[in-house]
Amino acid sequence: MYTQSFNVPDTDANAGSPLKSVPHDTALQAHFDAVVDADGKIEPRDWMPDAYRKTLVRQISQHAHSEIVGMLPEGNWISRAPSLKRKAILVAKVQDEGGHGLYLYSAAETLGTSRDQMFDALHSGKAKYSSIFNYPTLTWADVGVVGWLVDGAAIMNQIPLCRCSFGPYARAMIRVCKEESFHQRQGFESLMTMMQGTSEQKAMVQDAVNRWWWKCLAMFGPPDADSPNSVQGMRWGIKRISNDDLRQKFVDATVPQAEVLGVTLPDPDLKWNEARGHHDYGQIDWDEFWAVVNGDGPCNKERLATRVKAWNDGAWVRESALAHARKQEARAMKEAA
Ligand code: FAQ
Repeated sequence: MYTQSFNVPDTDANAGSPLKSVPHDTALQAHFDAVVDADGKIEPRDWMPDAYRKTLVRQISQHAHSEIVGMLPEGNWISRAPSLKRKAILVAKVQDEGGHGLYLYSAAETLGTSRDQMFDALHSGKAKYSSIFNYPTLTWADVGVVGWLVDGAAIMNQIPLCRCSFGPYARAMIRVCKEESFHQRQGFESLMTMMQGTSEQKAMVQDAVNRWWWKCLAMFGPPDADSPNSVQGMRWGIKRISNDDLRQKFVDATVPQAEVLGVTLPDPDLKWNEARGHHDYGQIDWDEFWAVVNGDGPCNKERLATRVKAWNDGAWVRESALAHARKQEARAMKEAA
């Protein structure tokens, strides 16, 4: 299907093309290491170790899948938004998430994988996407909390990715972070409005915070000691800050925001630790996290089924676009002849 990598002609003129299997060469490896060590950027046509390419395809495609699956929990509130203003904001936000998925699929394509391969992996359940999107959005307050906490956690994780060593991913992240920042603020503002409303509205916000808080802490991934990809990811300049350090930053940034909002974060162990200069917090349920990652969350089956249906329902659009492109190409050839 549509993939930027197909635009790269496979000729000798493209000796550095990601589509070619480049023999291992110590000089190339040394050059790659030097660029990474100097905080430079690796671009798609540069030589890179196969494992670096594979890691990036894994992470960027999972990230892209998270964006498009992440459209679903909020998308189902578009028709039920409480006002025209909230509906317009939500439509724009969900559309942005779709756009983020597209930048990310394009960035992954520059590594030589095709969009069809990535979609196959998602639809067959082989590819991961963020655990957080396997939970339901039960009330309108959940939509605000997704903006405030889920987007808040996503930004915390994505800002360091703007400095990722792979150029296309880093550049995509700069725009994504700007848009996520709007998403986070609209969520906070929506909750602020509800917290100035009736006691039922306030209770609805607190209930949503209670249900999402721990799931958001798990979004940052397993503890550093149980994170198999971290050491190499950091060595390659893909990951800049560890899972636990990002989680801590998120907790520290969110506590004062919760105070302004007037909600309680549902953790009796959450308290400021003067000696560490950070907040201590309680135990995350990692068994639940792994169950969800492995397909056993409350909405995993529904989310995948929705994506597969959307793909199947869109087949005629893809076929028509290809038929149109073929006709145009044939016409251009005829005119040139
Ligand atoms: N869910 O060794 P690590 C968003 C997997 S975007 C599911 O620590 P790594 C926007 C991990 O893949 C949210 N799986 O892995 C939005 C690995 O398995 P693998 C998505 C998870 O890569 C907002 C295994 O566990 N953001 O929210 C999760 O070094 C609102 C071991 O983990 C990104 O994808 C998880 N939470 O670190 C949209 C950011 N955590 O692949 C709509 C880019 C870990 O070896 C509405 N990704 N795993 O089979 C990253 O920064 C990293 O990949 C981490 C994981 C930090 C997610």
